[in-house]
Amino acid sequence: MRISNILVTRSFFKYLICLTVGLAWAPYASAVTLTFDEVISGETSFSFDADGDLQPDAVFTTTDPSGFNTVGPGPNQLYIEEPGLEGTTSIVPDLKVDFPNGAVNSLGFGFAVNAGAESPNLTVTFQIFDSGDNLLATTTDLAVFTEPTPPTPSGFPEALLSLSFANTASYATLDFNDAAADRYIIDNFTGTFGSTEDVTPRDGAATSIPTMSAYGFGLMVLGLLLIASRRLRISARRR
Ligand SMILES: [Ca+2]
Ligand SMILES: [Ca+2]
Ligand SMILES: [Ca+2]
Repeated sequence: MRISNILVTRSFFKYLICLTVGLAWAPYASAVTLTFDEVISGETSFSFDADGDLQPDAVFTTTDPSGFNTVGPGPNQLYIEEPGLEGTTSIVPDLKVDFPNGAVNSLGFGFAVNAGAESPNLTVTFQIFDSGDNLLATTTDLAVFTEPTPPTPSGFPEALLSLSFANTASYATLDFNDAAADRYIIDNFTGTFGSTEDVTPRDGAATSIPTMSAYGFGLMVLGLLLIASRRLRISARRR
């Protein structure tokens, strides 16, 4: 059987139509995660690419002239898998993260602090802002000892933070309380802020709905052309 004949078989067209409809209306990825694998020791600002398209998705900045470190509490943690983003707790805020593509829905990350005992002061305040510096959401979360391998406690107190918000975020700040811990580390920073994602909220709601991609549109056109080609061949044979 020639390739041209294979292309016009009924099963091929059924498969093509299903593939076209599925891909054309598939939603963009719903979230990306930064794992902080880059070596950035000493840097005071760094653009991270979370979805591998070489376009920056989140720019982390500190005013600490010593910059960031990438290692901290070691492997015995639930929410930190070194390398992470490590720094001082002595600044207000300690860390700013800008989203060049905007961010929607929610943001989250794991964090640990350098403390040998639990304390109500082992907190981070996470605040999310829009491009007009309006506060969209805020939370203060407490780090405690976890049990990555029970009954042995984690090396340092830690927690997993998640914060939902409406509209489009432009940046966020992290301020760790320095009363009981001098250093922090964060890891697995997750949200809808990647350059390959659709980060446009609909009707002011923090939701992501399916949108036709350029790839999907191209497949749909190709499918329609092949269907038209097949019908022309069939009608030509009947004459
Ligand atoms: Ca990591
Ligand atoms: Ca990217
Ligand atoms: Ca601080």
